[in-house]
Amino acid sequence: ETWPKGEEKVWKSGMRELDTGVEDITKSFVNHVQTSLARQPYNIDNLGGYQAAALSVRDNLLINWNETQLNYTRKAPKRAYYLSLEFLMGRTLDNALLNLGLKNQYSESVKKLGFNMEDLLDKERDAALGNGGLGRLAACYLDSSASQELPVWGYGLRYKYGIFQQLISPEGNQLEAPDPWLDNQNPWELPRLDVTYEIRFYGQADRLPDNSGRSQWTGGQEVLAVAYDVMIPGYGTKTTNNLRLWESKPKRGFDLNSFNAGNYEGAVAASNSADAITSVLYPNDHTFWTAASLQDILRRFKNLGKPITEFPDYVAIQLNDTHPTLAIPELMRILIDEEEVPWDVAWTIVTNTFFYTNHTVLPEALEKWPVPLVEHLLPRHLQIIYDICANSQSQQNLFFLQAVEKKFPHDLDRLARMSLIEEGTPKQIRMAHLAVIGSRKVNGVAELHSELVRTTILKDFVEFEGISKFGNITNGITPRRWLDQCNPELSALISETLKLDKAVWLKDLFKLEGLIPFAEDPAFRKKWAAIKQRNKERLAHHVQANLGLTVRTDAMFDVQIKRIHEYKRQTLNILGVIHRYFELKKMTAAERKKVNPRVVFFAGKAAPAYYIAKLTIRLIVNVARVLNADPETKDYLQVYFLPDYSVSLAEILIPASDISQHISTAGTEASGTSNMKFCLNGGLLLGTVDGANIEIAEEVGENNVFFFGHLTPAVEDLRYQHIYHPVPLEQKCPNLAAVLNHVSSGAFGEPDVYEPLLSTIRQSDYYLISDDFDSYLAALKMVDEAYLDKEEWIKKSINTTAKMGKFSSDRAINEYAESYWNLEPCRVAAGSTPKDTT
Ligand code: GL4
Repeated sequence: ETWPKGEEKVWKSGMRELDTGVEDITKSFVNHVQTSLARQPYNIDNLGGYQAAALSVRDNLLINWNETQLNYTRKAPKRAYYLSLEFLMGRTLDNALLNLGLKNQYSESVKKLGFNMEDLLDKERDAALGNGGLGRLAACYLDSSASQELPVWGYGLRYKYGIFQQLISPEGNQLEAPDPWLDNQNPWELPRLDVTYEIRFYGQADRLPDNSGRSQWTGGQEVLAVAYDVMIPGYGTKTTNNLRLWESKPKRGFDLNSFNAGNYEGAVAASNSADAITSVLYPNDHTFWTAASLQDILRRFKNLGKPITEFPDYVAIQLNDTHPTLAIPELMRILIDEEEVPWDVAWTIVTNTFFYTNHTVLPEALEKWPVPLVEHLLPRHLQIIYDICANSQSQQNLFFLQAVEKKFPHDLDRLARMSLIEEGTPKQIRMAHLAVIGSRKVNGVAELHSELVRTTILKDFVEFEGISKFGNITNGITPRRWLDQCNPELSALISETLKLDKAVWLKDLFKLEGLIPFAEDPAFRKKWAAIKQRNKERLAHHVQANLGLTVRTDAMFDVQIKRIHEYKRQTLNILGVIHRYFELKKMTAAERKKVNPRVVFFAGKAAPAYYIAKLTIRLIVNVARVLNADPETKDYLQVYFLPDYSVSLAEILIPASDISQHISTAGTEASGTSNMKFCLNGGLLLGTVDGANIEIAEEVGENNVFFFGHLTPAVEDLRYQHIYHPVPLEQKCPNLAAVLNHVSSGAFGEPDVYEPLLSTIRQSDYYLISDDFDSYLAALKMVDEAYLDKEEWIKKSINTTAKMGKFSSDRAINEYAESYWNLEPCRVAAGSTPKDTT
């Protein structure tokens, strides 16, 4: 079919430019009220106001998005694709305005129309398509890719429900309610009902008799993948990248109920992520969107008209943990069965295309899929996985196990350890092993973590493939959201002090070092401290408005916010609080007056099936209830559990913190990223020698952080001792024994309720609470002492922010682009107007 061409200048005369002036913005806003929303002007609430503003901003984004995509099509650069089961985007409007540079114009415009921008921003629901750090990292990387003008697309799943909403019952139990985030229409996505793929499940795979390694996969059922595009604007650039999310639609006769695609709780909460330990697996979703993404990527590559062997010159695919690993056998299937590429050539293409990031060494979080299930759901993929293990069709390469056998003859243990298939009933596929051998590079997310990956879970693979394949890229965070947006006053003070436009230092975060001399300037310190104080008041106001509780703002704000998990040790924190409480109770009123008042904030969700984590929440809530009501102590120690932790809540909590806690058992937290966010906002760090805490301390100096606890190499020995040479707790750590006895005796509600939690500590104590408790208390004491010298504390705060340059996600994404993907920026010329519109 030939498309109508028309006259170029007529087309051009109809094309919209960005609305950058207040008048144009107002016009566009009112037009959307009138037409898109079909509402009466003068008569619209804040929600409608938010929607009109969002639709108007979306128009602007689309203009840039179109230009960016057209530019990519024209220039045909190598592209990278970030495949992730989670994208924890949070809110979009404020970020889009910042990145477009239109914040002031929009504020002025909506003000003239009778609205307050803050109220409109507050109407947006979080897009919470993820659990925690891993999903938020993906969102930061998209922001940085666009800001660095890198041709990167994200691919994921369009869940109908975000992560559950957390409610807290009167007894202190976590209850889960669905998060129907799409109930109001979502202005940030663009349905692409014409971009669809058919994804096959079940059926049978028959090998062709020609010994080519090819198969024919027939029968079963097909489900339809429909694309929804989300615009990702870069900061201070026209580049607006794409996040493509897939929705599943039944084809006739397909039983979507039994398939459960797009069921977030099924797919993510029940997946083997470090945040959500459970062993129930639903690989359908994983397959569904990875297959759709790959077909989409391949189609785009084919438009270039290049030979298939050049695929890795034009495409890099990053696997965000093992969840999208099925992309490896899927690309093999397409190449071998559909493109008729010989096995060895296909394998060379695959292993030059994929990159795998590992995000945890916790054994329970390493994905394994039962062979019978994969055999039923994806018979052809299972064949390919077996062929990767040991393939008789290959002409050139020895396939995986044969090659291992050749390098390490007669080492059967090693073969069993390394195999893609774990023996047992049922047999299981080790997804991490598949991801490793199918990728060009493998990385961990902080120096210590990457070293642990190399020396523990992937040691055999390092010995087999050589160390150079196994690297590190320390995580990062976007300073746009995590400083400028969440802490606008601090951002303004930084710009004023550095005499730099924020557009400069937000893209070159090392510029913050220029703050160091100002730490010695009392007038600057005063301004710095005043901003922290106002952020504390903003948080207190939020707690008052939402929970009806009065938080005192003259206290030190001590914050621990993250998923609730035994390894993250919220229990250590709350037991420390209880210890502090009983110390206060022992004091005279006069002694108490000398104590540094402290408010301890907790927030975080527990996986719905994680009983011990839920008990931890219950303990925190009940400790809070007792302490906040105790007239003797409540002026010196308050505790709050803020329900329903989210990206938006983090944006209020983080700028308000004086100190934050990152206290995982050494060697368990791969990186952590909120540690970076707190420090960037001038909050000091109390933590263990773990994950990215270590690199933060390297940057800011050990005198500016509070470290405690055993180091990683000691952990295994200590666990061994717990089992084989147990020492009674009363003897080993009397402080902790006393605290546990208080809990057992009913100081915080019914005595029996907490026994299962307490016994994890009294018995095997896998996460070493008893080993680290005294050193934790000592660190808390050091924090108290340091806080007494306010001026010194503010200096530490300034110096901490000043040294956070390394932790910008711009740095991290550039490392991926340069060292792994071999990707270069692809600029859209400012003000350029595309010539053709096809
Ligand atoms: C995690 C790690 O637990 C966390 O330390 C890390 O910062 C994050 C991003 O790399 O990845 N791994 C999993 S699984 N969930 C996470 O949040």
